Amino acid sequence: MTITITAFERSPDGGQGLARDTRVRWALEEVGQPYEVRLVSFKAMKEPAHLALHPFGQIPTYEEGDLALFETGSIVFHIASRHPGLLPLDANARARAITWMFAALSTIEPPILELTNAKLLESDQPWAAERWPIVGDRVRARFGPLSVRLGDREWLDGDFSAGDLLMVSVLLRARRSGILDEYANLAAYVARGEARPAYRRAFDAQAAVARSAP
Ligand code: GTB
Repeated sequence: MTITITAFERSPDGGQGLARDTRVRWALEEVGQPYEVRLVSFKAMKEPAHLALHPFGQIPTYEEGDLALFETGSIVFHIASRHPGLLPLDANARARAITWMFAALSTIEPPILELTNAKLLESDQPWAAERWPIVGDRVRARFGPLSVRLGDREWLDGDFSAGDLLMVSVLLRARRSGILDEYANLAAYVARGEARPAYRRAFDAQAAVARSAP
């Protein structure tokens, strides 16, 4: 059955791979599933046809036969559940990998989003410069314990899993701030994720969209 995902017609990051379709592309590449991409404009995202797929008018979405999903975490979990390669077979190891998926999205990503918003959306506010160190420290408060837990492991818990896929994707969003590089093992972990052939294919595919954008 054909899998179709949606992505920005013109990503605001110009192809740096930070939009969330990259996470879904990466998961599909890891499990070797072919997929098609429907590019959507910001206008089309808020129109009824897309809102029927995504109630909040965002990307990515995922369609496969009569199944339509939104929310990147749910999409990656669906892919990892249906195809071998992203979740361990052992029930306890699988539960721990899923825990890391949640940790990436609900514990690590929120302060990174706060930092991104402070830098990108609030930089013209008179209080912006005072706020940056505060939100930066909130990111560090999560990166410190994550760095300790990762230690010198290659991946968070055994083999590479969907937990690592989401964690690396989330951490990537902090690189521009410089904070990721304060934690050498986290920076090396992200680099290992980026070096995976499946990530490279996903990255290149989304970058090609940016290059050919009208
Ligand atoms: N919780 C949802 C999920 O995980 O799928 C969040 C989806 C989401 O935020 N989608 C964004 C979107 O559609 C694109 S990924 N935004 C348009 C809108 O809301 O109208 C977030 C994103 C956007 C841009 C960059 N960038 O330019 O660097 C990075 C990430």
